[in-house]
Amino acid sequence: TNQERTFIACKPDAVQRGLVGAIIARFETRGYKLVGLKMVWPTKEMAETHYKDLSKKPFFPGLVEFFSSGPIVCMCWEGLDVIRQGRQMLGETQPLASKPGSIRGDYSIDLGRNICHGSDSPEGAEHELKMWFPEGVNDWAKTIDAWVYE
Ligand code: DAT
Ligand code: MG
Repeated sequence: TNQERTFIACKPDAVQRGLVGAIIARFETRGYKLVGLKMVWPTKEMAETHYKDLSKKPFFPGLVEFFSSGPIVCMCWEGLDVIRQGRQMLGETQPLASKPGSIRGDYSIDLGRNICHGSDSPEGAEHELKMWFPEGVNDWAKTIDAWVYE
């Protein structure tokens, strides 16, 4: 069993467009466990830190501007292979390449407004969860798990 935790965020465009509930519902109905949830308005510094691996890219200033332009919804989801599954549920970075049925494939059109973020590796998830949930998350037992996992 590969029970793990990932950081998923609804970006400012998802909040503005009223897609927060729809994004949460994808993970919740799939069977994953929500262990962290809060709204945060990122500062430019937080946006720069979050995307620091991309700091050399030409689109970095615009990305930081966008990510700090309004509140985001930070989530920590827990479950089997949730880091990789979460990325699958998001779709591809580029909405054009995202299949219908994925979050980006159903709700977004443009690369710079692709509505959601998800950790892309165990190391990335650990790092991002430390950054966005320094207070920690909630360790609760989901009583229906016997109907979700064999
Ligand atoms: P992802 O969000 O799928 O993990 P990423 O980490 O490579 O993708 O990039 C972070 C975000 O930066 C991405 O969601 C949208 C934006 N972005 C990526 N590549 C871009 C590009 N070539 N032009 C403009 N924005 C880009
Ligand atoms: Mg990324």
